[in-house]
Amino acid sequence: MSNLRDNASIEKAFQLATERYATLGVDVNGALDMLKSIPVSIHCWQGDDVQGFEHDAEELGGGIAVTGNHPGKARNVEELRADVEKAFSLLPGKHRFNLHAIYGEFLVPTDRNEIGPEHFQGWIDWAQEHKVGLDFNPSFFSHENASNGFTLSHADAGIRNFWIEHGIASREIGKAFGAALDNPCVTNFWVPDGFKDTPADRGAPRERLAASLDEIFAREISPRHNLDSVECKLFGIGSESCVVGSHEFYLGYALSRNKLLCLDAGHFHPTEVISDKISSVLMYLPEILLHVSRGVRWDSDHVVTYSDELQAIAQEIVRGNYLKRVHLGLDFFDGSINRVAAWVIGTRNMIKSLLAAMLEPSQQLRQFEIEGDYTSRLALMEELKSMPFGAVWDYYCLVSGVPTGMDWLKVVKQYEIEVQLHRSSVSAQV
Ligand code: RNT
Ligand code: ZN
Repeated sequence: MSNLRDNASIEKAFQLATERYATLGVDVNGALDMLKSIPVSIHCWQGDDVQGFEHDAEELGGGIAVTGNHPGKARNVEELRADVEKAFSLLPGKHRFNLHAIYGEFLVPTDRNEIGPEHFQGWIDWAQEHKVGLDFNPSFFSHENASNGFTLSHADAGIRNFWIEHGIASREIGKAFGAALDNPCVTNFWVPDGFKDTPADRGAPRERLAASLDEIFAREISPRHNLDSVECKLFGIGSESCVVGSHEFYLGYALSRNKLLCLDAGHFHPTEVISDKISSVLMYLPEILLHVSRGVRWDSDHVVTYSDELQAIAQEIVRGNYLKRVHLGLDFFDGSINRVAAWVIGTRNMIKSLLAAMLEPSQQLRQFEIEGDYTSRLALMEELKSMPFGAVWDYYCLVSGVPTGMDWLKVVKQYEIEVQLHRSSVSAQV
């Protein structure tokens, strides 16, 4: 019996698929060349349920939550690096790694306002060794100064100042990443501040947030090293009635201060989709960041699946020719399944959806639309759904030197048995 997954049959299926796509005017090899150059920024926090490496790490706060206790989560920097290296080895293409401030290597207890590039030197060395770009995030949560739900918009100037110092320190770390790697770091500001119940004053906290951010961003940093981004949100756990950094707040802030806007797929009303927002905000902003995530009924940060919305996000970026203006980041955290598998599934889906979008005859679709031939537009869009996309994906994995089909899962299962299951659930600080 022939092995369907052997290299020759993958290549043969690819050849046939290339011919099929050519009949629609799609250049498959051109698409693969383009895909190779698109990095996805993989978030560190899927690896350990947003725990980080602070000495006196607090419970996860800020209105986000991780559920699940699948064994084997990374307990220290070595384990996290080993896990993400395993994930990288199962992903076609060259990608980035996205760190949060709580993931520094702190030899002595270091408060958030005291962090600096020295705490991330190990990550810089690691990124240089593995030739990956780094992105960064200040951490405005899981801290006693964030315990009442307010940080940069806090009514108390002392607390605000503490977090302003954290923001300033974070941009310096982003700058150090960008300079050391000769590759700009996107430093993304997500500030959880908000009200559980109806506020009496929505304006004042917003004024305080803007003023705090202005202080943080006062120092010019070259965009060759660091790009600031601000992330909006509709609601969180404990901030159901009003989030200070709302969409309108940050759209205006990003526009007036020349910042990137971060659109997180889980941060809007469940009937709203970020795929429809990309072309709108790019009318006015040069660049944006996406947090590709999956909300299930709410901002639940489920692992990204190959959903209609994921495909729509990729289509919008590719159809609009926005690949150079959209920084692609992932944002999900699931503790109920193997965490390396979660990274691999979510990231492979992101890459797959970009590939599918690159295999569209977009010129033809646009032509039908301009001519008002919506019948043909719909017919072709539906036809595309059963084109031999999987054969192209398998081939891309094969030539990228990563497992095809489900073979990556065997590698993760073996890693789980040989490495992850030997970790105890008790934290092992190094
Ligand atoms: C929270 C935001 C934010 C975080 C990470 C950990 O709702 O999406 O981006 O998920 O920064
Ligand atoms: Zn996010």
